[in-house]
Parts: sequence; structure tokens; C-alpha cells
Amino acid sequence: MLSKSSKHNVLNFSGGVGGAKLALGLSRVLPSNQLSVVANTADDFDHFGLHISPDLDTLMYTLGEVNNRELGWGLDSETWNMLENLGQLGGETWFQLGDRDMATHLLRSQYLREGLLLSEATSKLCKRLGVTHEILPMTDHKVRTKVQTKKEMLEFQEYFVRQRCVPVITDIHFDGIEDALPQECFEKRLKDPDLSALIIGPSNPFVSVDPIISIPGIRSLMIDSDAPVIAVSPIIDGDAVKGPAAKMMRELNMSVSCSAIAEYYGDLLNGFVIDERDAQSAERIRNSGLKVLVTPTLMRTIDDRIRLATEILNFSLTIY
Ligand code: FO1
Repeated sequence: MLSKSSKHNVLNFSGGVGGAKLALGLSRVLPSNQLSVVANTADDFDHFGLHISPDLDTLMYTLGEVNNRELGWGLDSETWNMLENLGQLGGETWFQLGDRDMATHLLRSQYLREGLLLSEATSKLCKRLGVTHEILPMTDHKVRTKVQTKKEMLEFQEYFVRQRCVPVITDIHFDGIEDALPQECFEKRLKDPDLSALIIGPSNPFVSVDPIISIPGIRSLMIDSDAPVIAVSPIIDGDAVKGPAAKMMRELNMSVSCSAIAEYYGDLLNGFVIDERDAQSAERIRNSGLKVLVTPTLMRTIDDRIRLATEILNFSLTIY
């Protein structure tokens, strides 16, 4: 159990599916004023003139408990009539927009056209979805992940969804990152002297977490923060739970292990959470100066999410 007397001001960095599961667990044990979730927005793209924010969508739907559990993204009880018609008319259907999900993209795009910031549009959508915890885009500026493959440079969704992560990557760029400012509340929360923990979810370090950390100024604010920075390994027993993290590691000539993830984050971290199946790696990681929590990290049920969130919060109290 989480000690009731402790006050937590927690910042959680998240990509899509895996990160959102932990964010949901954290949201079940922390009240709304003690948790802010910062989403990667470098996966965003324009499609049919609409602004799609996949990681914000996944977080909003997951915390609003209307997410599609089979797909991992999108809304529950989805229907696909629009997409079917689109295909019939000769439109591109590789990026699947569901009928219910479309409402989010239409409204967000309208808010942005009317001059609202992405963070303001997100806050309005969250209110309507009944999400009371703060979900913040990492920036209100335009940052876009580009994947350099052996053959060509690809937009992230082109690589991830259309080409199903098949091309071999040689490099990853975040277009626009040099000029991006952290979203205002994100920066404020990170500078808060009462911040009690910064938790990096089990998201892909290269395409979900790196964009957040690469915003100018964020890395040094993390290092200077008095709050412990803890990451959860997205690699369990030599493989990624979901998505291309393990494939990317091989292509970037890294070994596919939780220790390699800890090494990759390097001096940003004070604590690292690894799965019980990787217990044999704990000593090596501890020798590099990190505190290590070994626990089941696979989150199949809501109870798994709440238990892991509680354990990480209790672990954060042991770090300083
Ligand atoms: N992921 C897919 O693999 N295929 C899709 O057709 C797809 C559609 C989609 C629509 C809205 C949305 O918010 C997310 C969607 N995703 C889809 C997920 C998403 O593109 C990726 O999981 C993330 O970008 C990686 O975090």
C-alpha cells in the first residue's frame, strides 16, 4: 500500500500504449492535483487535413477508460464505416480512423484552427472525457519524428503504421526540436521544488521518451531536480512488450536488454525498474550507481497497473 501520509507531486513521461497503462495505475493511486502526465507529441501528423496526436489520444482514452483494449490505440466499441467508404472512394486507408475516434480529430483540428494551443485543445477534450488528471503535450510547438532508414527518410507514422516498422533504421531525427519550448505547465511542474518523483514509463526510449527529453532545457532541469528520476524498462527478458523497441535496439547496434536501456538513459536516472525475469541484471545496474526495483512489470490487468504504480511510488521514497 502507498503510505497515506506522504504527499506526492509526480510527473510521468509517457508514449502510447505501455506508458498509458502505467499512467492509468498512477492515476488510480494519486489524486488529480498530484499527478501530471507529459505526452510525446513527435508522433503527431496531419492526415486528411486533421491533426492526429496518437499518444495524447491513447492517454486521454486510457485515463478516460474508453480505450480500445484489443488494438491498444483508439476507442472502445469502435465502428469503421467512414474508413470503409473512404476505401471505396479510392482514399488512403492505411491509417485507420474509426467513426467514434474521428470526433476527437475533428474537434482538436477545429480548436487548433481557431487558434487554441495543443495543450488547450487537450484540456478541453480531457474535460469532456471526464479525465481529471492533467495530461500535457510535451510542447505546443511542432516537432515531428523522422526515421532514417537504409533506403529513405520516413515520417514516423509512415514508418510505424504504413510500413509496419519493417525498414531497417539507421537514425532518428526530431524535426523542429531545436526551436521547441516545453509546454508551460510541464516546465513549471519540472521546476517545482515540491516535485517528489519523475517517472519515465515503459515507453520506447528512442521514439517516445527521447523527444520529450530532447526539448531544449529539459535534460538539465531533470538532472538539476531534487526529485528522483525513475524509468521503467520497456524491455523484459530480451524483448519489447509491444512495438519496435527491441528491433530498433538491434538496428542501432545495442544489446537488447534492460541494462542497455539503463545505460542509454545514463546520468538522467536515479532509479530503474526491471522485471522479475531480469533479476540477474539487477546487480550490474546497481554497480553503475542506480537504485533498482525488481518486480513484475507486465501490466495485464488493472490490478497489475495499480500494484506497479504503488510499488514505484514507494520505491521513489527510498531513493533520497
Ligand atoms: N496504430 C496502428 O498500428 N495502426 C493504425 O491504423 C493506427 C491508427 C490510429 C488512429 C488514431 C490514433 O490516435 C492512433 C492510431 N494508431 C494506429 C496508433 C499510433 O499511431 C501508434 O501506436 C503511435 O504513434 C506509437 O506510439
